[in-house]
Amino acid sequence: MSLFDSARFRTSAATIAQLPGAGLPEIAFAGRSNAGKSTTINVLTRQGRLAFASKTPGRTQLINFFALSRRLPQAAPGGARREDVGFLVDLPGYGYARAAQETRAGWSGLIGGYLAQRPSLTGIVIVMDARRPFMPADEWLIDFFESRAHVRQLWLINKSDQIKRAERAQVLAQALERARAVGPHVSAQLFSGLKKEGVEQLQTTLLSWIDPEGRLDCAAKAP
Ligand SMILES: Nc1nc2c(ncn2[C@@H]2O[C@H](COP(=O)(O)OP(=O)(O)OP(=O)(O)O)[C@@H](O)[C@H]2O)c(=O)[nH]1
Ligand SMILES: [Mg+2]
Repeated sequence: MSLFDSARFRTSAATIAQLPGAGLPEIAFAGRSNAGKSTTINVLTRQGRLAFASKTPGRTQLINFFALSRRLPQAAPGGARREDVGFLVDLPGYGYARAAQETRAGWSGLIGGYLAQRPSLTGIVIVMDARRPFMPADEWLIDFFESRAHVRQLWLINKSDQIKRAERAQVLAQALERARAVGPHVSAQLFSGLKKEGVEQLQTTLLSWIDPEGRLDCAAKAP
């Protein structure tokens, strides 16, 4: 049982004005449409259908918040047995070519607005397809956060099942070298939501973002 198993859908936002109040740490999943953001959240949380994943690019059109919670040692006044400790945030994909121009502009405003303004954004997972990582829109995001070192970055090279072993090693080595050059707030790893590879590494990284002192994971466990 990990903290991520506790994830529960909390709310959706279609506009910046609809975003819930900021507070607890948030980890956002960003990336091109169809890169596998929603699937990654489902695998991470071991809940097959928590986030909407689909073959149709552009499936996620809202910003979806999933609350992570821990079990309280004793019920709080009012009877609550759990308390929220952070959020996973599933973002709509960028670069979804089939969306109407107007809708696309709205999405980039929504995604861009969220990423630029959210004070509680602790880290972003940039989900990329291993067959075509570091596309221009990914580069834009990486550049955007380069000077914002308080926001951690994980470059998740997803769908690693789709490339050969030698290529995997090469793509990872290049990404790691680049990440090191950007700074200690950036890391990279291979991942396959389909084969469930790289899940533990992902959990470890994200837990260290939300809970650098290592207090929460045990607390999330059922007694
Ligand atoms: N082969 C392979 N396919 C994957 C993997 N992860 C996701 N997919 C597939 O990729 C497609 C898109 O997955 P989603 O998780 O919906 O992608 P998304 O990034 O959330 O897409 P949008 O919400 O449209 O931005 C689905 O058909 C998934 O089954 C993976 O690791 N390997
Ligand atoms: Mg999605």
